[in-house]
Amino acid sequence: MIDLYTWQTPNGEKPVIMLEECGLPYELHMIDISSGAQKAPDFLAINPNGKIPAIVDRDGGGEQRVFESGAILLYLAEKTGLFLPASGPARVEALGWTFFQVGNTGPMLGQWHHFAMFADEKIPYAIKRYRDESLRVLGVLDDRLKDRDYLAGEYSIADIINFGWVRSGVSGLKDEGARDLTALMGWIERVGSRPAVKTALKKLDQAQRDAKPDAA
Ligand SMILES: N[C@@H](CCC(=O)N[C@@H](CS)C(=O)NCC(=O)O)C(=O)O
Repeated sequence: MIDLYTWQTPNGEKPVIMLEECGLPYELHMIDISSGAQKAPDFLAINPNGKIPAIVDRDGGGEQRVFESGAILLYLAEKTGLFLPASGPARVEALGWTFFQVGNTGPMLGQWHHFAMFADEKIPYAIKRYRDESLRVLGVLDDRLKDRDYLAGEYSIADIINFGWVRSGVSGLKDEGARDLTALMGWIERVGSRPAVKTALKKLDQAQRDAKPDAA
């Protein structure tokens, strides 16, 4: 059984989708990041960086902790042999688009979100910088998807890891140019209509409501 520690955010969705896609049994543990539960000692023992998501794989009597969403998806892909080619150019391409998310999609959209929506002090330079960079990153993905259904050919961890931030970014930036990214819109629709993705998002939403009924 795999214990998954998460919350309803674009990063928190990724392992839920992957576990559903792989058909692996797991238990959801909600870590309320709005109340600081991610900095509690018991969670820091699982992720020293104090951020969701993280997993502990107890299969086979062991206790393997994995933190960082990219590492979690890679670990689960290697555990199951699913959603990442075992070798060759297709694997290299899938890893490229996976790490593109780790270094670009997540950080840029995350910072845009922070400065534009959450920061008490509105800093025009920071908002513009991260908005422009977010739109540029979304444009790179849109170009890539103009002549293919999925980022690395076959549906893979590259699609799973990019999905949450792209969906949230395209929605937040729709009036600032993201509406024109039609290949990306089609991909969001394609990935979002997969049964495992729908199930994952539904389960996470229910778990979030159960954990924080007042915010629902
Ligand atoms: N690079 C990390 C990012 C994780 C991350 O930023 N998680 C956020 C939620 S989306 C979090 O836990 N924030 C709470 C905090 O920073 O204290 C990953 O991909 O796992």
